[in-house]
Amino acid sequence: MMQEILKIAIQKSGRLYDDSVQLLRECGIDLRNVKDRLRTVSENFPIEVFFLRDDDIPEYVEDGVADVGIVGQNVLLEKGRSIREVEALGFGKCRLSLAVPKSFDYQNLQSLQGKRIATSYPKILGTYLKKNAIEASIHEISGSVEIAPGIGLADAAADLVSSGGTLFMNGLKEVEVILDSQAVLVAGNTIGNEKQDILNKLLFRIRSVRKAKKSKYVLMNVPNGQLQDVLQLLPGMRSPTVLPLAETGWSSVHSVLDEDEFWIRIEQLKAAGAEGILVVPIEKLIL
Ligand code: PRT
Ligand code: ZN
Repeated sequence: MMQEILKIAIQKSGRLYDDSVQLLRECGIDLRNVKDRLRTVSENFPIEVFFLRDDDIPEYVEDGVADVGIVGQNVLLEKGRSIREVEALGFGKCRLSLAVPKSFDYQNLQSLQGKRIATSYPKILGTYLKKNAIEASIHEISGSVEIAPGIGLADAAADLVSSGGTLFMNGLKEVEVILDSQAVLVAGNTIGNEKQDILNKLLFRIRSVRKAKKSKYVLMNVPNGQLQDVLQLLPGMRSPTVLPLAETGWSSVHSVLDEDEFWIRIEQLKAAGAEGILVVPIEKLIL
């Protein structure tokens, strides 16, 4: 029997391309010849990668041409109908925001009542306006939304923002966040058992890689008298590892720290008597 292969659609070029390819590689998936290709098959994992425009990915997954895909939540919500988010991937972060010219006397959403809003996200914007009982006319344009207010095409714009630099350069101010977005793995609603098995393996790897990125391995020397104070500060996987040092009265303590609380913990560890703290990146974390 022919082995099943999971078909994944990722962006051909653009903001999500590098991180998507890197994520697959960090999952141990061998991808050669990715430059200027439409598709490529991995040599060591049953996966075939399709390189597409991000806007087209939801449709390809819906139609079953691809089984899964990587797109921004903004694209999923705007274009995806019968597909679902399987896993948030932590990159491609941005927000879909409403922006108005700096001179616009914006009080709250009511200020947009009866106004014209330019956007490439008519569906998401429409839902948002409806939910907030704002009647405004939506002008769909496919690009350079941020120039629409300046040239008199609209009174406001709803566009993706990351640093805010583009809005600023176009004389706009961000007034409401409609959606916080990041890249996600999407899948069709029906996926065969064998493909689901491959997807589960891929998900397991993705989660291990992402967990590892959020964690650091730390080693430190602690005088035995202070060991209890130090151990109290450490979560570890089961419990921290404690090894005797050659020098009597001292121990070496190993543990895993979460990135979110990393610096606070390090400060507490130092204060509790830990010395020579060594921090090492973790490549994979299998729980
Ligand atoms: O060719 P293709 O259709 O595949 O690509 P594209 O041009 O449609 O998309 P691309 O590569 O620009 O973005 C792909 C995805 O990246 C988006 O769908 C979002 O999910 C995500 N993303 C993250 C962003 C941004 N950050 C972002 N800043 N997408 C677009 N922008 C734009 C923003 O609209 C603004 O015009 O970048 C500009 C700069 O933003 P500032 O605020 O940093 O100045
Ligand atoms: Zn696009």
